[in-house]
This record gives sequence, structure tokens and C-alpha cells, in this order.
Amino acid sequence: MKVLLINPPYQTITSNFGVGHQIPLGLLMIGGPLRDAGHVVRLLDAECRRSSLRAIVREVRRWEPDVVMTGHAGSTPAHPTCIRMLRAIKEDSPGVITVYGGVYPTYHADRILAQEPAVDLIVRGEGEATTADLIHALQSRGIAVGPHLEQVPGLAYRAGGEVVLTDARPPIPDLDGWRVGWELIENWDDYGCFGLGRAAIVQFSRGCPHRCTYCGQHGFWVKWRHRDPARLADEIEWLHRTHGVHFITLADENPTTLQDKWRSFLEEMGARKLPVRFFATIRATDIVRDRDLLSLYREAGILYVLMGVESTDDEVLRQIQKGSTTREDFRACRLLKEHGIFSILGHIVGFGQEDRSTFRTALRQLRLYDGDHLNAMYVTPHAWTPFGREVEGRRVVQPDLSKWDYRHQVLAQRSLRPWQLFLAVKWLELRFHLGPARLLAMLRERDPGRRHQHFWVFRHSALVWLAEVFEFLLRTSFARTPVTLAEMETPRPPPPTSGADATREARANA
Ligand code: B12
Ligand code: SF4
Repeated sequence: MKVLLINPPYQTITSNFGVGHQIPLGLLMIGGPLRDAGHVVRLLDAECRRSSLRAIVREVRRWEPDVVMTGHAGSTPAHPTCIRMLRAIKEDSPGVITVYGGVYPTYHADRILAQEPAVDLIVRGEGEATTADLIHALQSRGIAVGPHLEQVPGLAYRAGGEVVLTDARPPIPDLDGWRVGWELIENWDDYGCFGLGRAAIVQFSRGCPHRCTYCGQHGFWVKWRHRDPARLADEIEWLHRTHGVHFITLADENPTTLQDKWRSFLEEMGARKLPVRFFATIRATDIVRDRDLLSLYREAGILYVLMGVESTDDEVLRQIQKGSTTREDFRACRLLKEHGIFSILGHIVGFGQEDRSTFRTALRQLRLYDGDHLNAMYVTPHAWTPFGREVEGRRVVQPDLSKWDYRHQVLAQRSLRPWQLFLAVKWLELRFHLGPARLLAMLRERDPGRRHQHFWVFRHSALVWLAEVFEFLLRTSFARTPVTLAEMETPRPPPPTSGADATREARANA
């Protein structure tokens, strides 16, 4: 079978002006097993090439695949682009089978299939095993969507005018049993991060034992599982030696869940002494827990840690079940600084009803933490999260899904109009990054590598800031008569398991 994987031409300011374009790991993860099963697979990265829909359609016509597959990491905001692309492909090549996967289509499979004839099949949940079985079924029992697919768990499709959801597929027990299709990358120079050369994304683990109310990632992966630390380190070494990769983003929700496994990975990387640097998302509580391991973090190459502090108000942290406190956030920032690791503080606005004083307090607190960079985001009420259900009655000022990307306001605020909230967020970013103490520390930095990083990020943060202001002025509009989230008719999934159950499960799995 000929399978064309398309990374959709979804463009973001954060990739184009910020960190840089990243490899589409999700597509590579389904592509590797398909190639191993003998299929002819190609990746068309329409995002990093900024391809037009017309160019994509032409490429599909020229290459004549049996199946086109698409999906994107920024799943919700990329959805409108995916649909526009699939419609254009179907119109031009009606015989091609279209398969769509990722987080958003997983949770909205029935609605998407009911509304979009351009989507033939949806893969629900993690994609490797389901895709391999699906392509096998299509090859052996006819390249058409029909009852022969009923036996493939994890699928959704239309049959006889109805949407069929096959059984849920259990999570893959052995992550090392599935290979990433690295050879599908056509040009490694297309992918870079933080100005540090060629970059790749890898996953050490999937899932998360925590239950922050606004996040649905733990539900998507179902169980926390991890790869063998030494095998992952081997793969990173191979990426460095074969493809000149110098920067790795860990795509994990929570790589530090089990300290001994995380430590083994750090030791493996430290022992290899590779000129490879890492970006990882790590909770403040785990940084504090690992205070005696932070030199090992450094030796392993951890350079950037994104820490979701989310709010500088302990009451909000409690409400969203973050499981950390402002004291721990403060402590974690200081520990990272002492060990020469850059911290990026993920701060989310919109959990409660905010006003000007909330922003003044947030600035004071964030400056006190003394993190290196600030990533200010807007809360996004995904329907499959407890927060999404909790705020059903709140009004949505941004009905355009392509802006549900954490960089645009979605929920209305009582005391701040959208333009006021935007100004407050931009003010917060500006005041944080231009704080005199921060600027002085940057100028005083002696280490040339760290100095270069400081200036690179400063420059790119400024570009993102300016681009977002222009975008707001020229291309952003808000609903004139906002309806509530419930009125937007979002389907509701079953509630997730409790945090305590999941933590026990993670330990048992490991
Ligand atoms: C690394 C990362 C980034 C990186 C790299 C993104 C990239 N190009 O890969 C950067 C920093 C650039 C980034 C940016 C953004 N990100 Co991001 N990012 C992540 C992160 C940490 C990991 C993503 C990942 O690679 N996961 C591992 C892969 C293997 O998982 P996967 O893509 O879901 O794929 C699996 C399945 O979904 C399925 N699948 C996926 N696609 C397809 C397609 C088919 C056909 C099939 C069959 C199956 C299938 O199979 C795969 C293997 O099992 C996640 C959080 C997390 N820990 O998951 C957030 C996350 C994906 N990001 C998110 C968002 C919103 C964004 C941004 C839009 C933010 C912004 N405003 O800029 C941008 C998008 C820009 C862009 N161009 O990508 C959200 C998406 C929320 C949602 N559900 O819609 C997430 C989930 C964060 C969160 N906690 O909410 N991101
Ligand atoms: S720690 Fe919270 S926000 Fe982060 S992945 Fe886990 S549940 Fe989501």
C-alpha cells in the first residue's frame, strides 16, 4: 500500500518566529511501523514548507497514494486546517482514503465523521498499533471503508449512514516495541530549536499520574508508561551521530514520574558526554524532589525546563488541582538557576475572573521566582477535561477553533474586555522580560554559550511579542454576542479516573 503522511500546513507565530519548526513526531511514529510492514510510506511536511493547499493537492495527485493520513501535535487549533486540506484532497482525488488522528479527533470522532465527508476514518488514541492493523485490513480485505474494519480496535468510521466506533484499544504495553520512522525526514535542516542546530523530538514516557483539571493528556494516554532509558539514550546518540542532531525536545507530559527511571536516563546521557542539549517539561515538585540530582540533569544536557506554574495564587492552584504550591514554584526556579538550567515559566490566565490587580500581583510573584523566561498563555476549555465541563456556563469570546491554541483568549472575563485582557498579558510579558534585574543579569553573563542563549531567546521572544500584537490588531476578532461553552454543543466524554488511582497504576506499570 502507498501511504502519504501529511503534516498539515498549520502555521503558528510560536514556531515561525519563536522556537523553530519541529519534526512531526506523531506521524513519524505511525510511519515507522508501516514501513516495517512493507508499505511504501512518504512524509509531506506541509507545515515547515508552508505549502499551499493547491501544492498539497498536486502532490497527492502526482504521487497517487492509496491512503492519506494526517494529524497535528497542536491538535485543536490545527483542526480547521486539517479539514480544509482533506476537503481539497478529496475533491481532487476522491478515490484516496483519508485517515485522521491525534487528540482532538480522538475526542470528537463521532461529530467530525457526522459532519465531514472528507474524513473517511479516525484513529482514536495512540496511533501505532491501530494504524498498522488498519492498513493491513485495507490491504488484505479491500481498500474501502466497510464492515471488515469492525475487528480493528481504536477506529471510527461511517457505515450505512451511522458512525461506528470500534472497541477502545488498550494502551501499548511496550513502547520500545515500536520504531520511529526517522528515515521519513527528507531534510533535517528544516528542523531546529532555540538556535542550537538540528533538533528532534523523542518520548521517554507517555501519560501523567497527575490530574490538573484543565489538562486532558493523562486521559489520552490512559496509563503512564516509559521506554527503556538505555535504549532511548542509544537512539539519541544515533540521532546525533547519524543526523547531526544537537537538540532534543522531550515530548513527555511528565518524564520524572518515577525518579529511579528518570535518574537512569540522566545517567545514561551523562555517561555519553554528547554535545546534545535538552528541553523538558518538568513539574516544580519534581525539581524540588530532585534537588540532589540537578548536577546530573546538567551533565545529561538538560538546558531548558518548562515549568507549568500556571498561577501565582495558591487558591487557584488548589482549585485546578495542580498539586504544587507557590512556595515550591519559587524553590524550583531558584534551584534551576543555581544549577545553570534555564527555566521557562508557563503562566495561564483566565482560570478565574481576573482584573488589573491580579496582573500586578502575578508580575510581582513571577519576578520573585526569578525564572529566565515567561510563557504567558490563556486557559483553553477542552471539552474532555474537568475544567471544560466546569466552565460550561462561561461565555466564549473566541468561537474560531484555530485560535484555541493557548495564545488567544477563549473565555470571556467579567472585568476585562478582550482587548484589555490582551493588553494586560502583553504588559505582563513586557514587564517580566524587561525587568532591570533580568537585563543586568543577561549582560553580566560570562559564559559565552549561556549568553548566546539569553540573547537568542530574548530576540525571538520579542519577535513573537510583536507578531502577536500585529496579529491582534489586524487579524483577530471576537464574538459579538458570545454564547456559552455548553451552547457550542461540545460532546462529553466519560469522566477520567482519579489521580490517586492513576499514580498507583503508574507505579504498578513500571
Ligand atoms: C513537543 C510539543 C510541542 C513542540 C513541537 C510540536 C510538534 N511539531 O511536534 C512545540 C513547542 C513546537 C509545540 C508547539 C505547539 N503546541 Co505543543 N506540545 C508538545 C508536546 C509536549 C508533545 C507533542 C508530541 O510530540 N507528543 C508525542 C506524539 C507521539 O504524540 P501525538 O502527536 O499525540 O501522536 C500520537 C497520537 O496522537 C496519534 N496520532 C497523532 N497524529 C496522528 C495522525 C494519524 C493519521 C494517526 C493515525 C494517528 C495520529 O498517534 C501518535 C502516536 O501514538 C505536547 C504535550 C504532550 N506532552 O503531549 C504539546 C501539545 C501537543 N501542544 C499543544 C499545543 C496547543 C501547541 C501549540 C498550538 C501552542 C502554540 N500556540 O503555539 C503549538 C503548535 C505549533 C506547532 N507548529 O506544532 C497542545 C495540544 C492541545 C490539543 N489537544 O489541542 C498539547 C497537547 C499541550 C497540552 N498539554 O495541551 N508543541
Ligand atoms: S502535570 Fe498536570 S498539566 Fe502537566 S501533563 Fe500532568 S495533568 Fe497535565
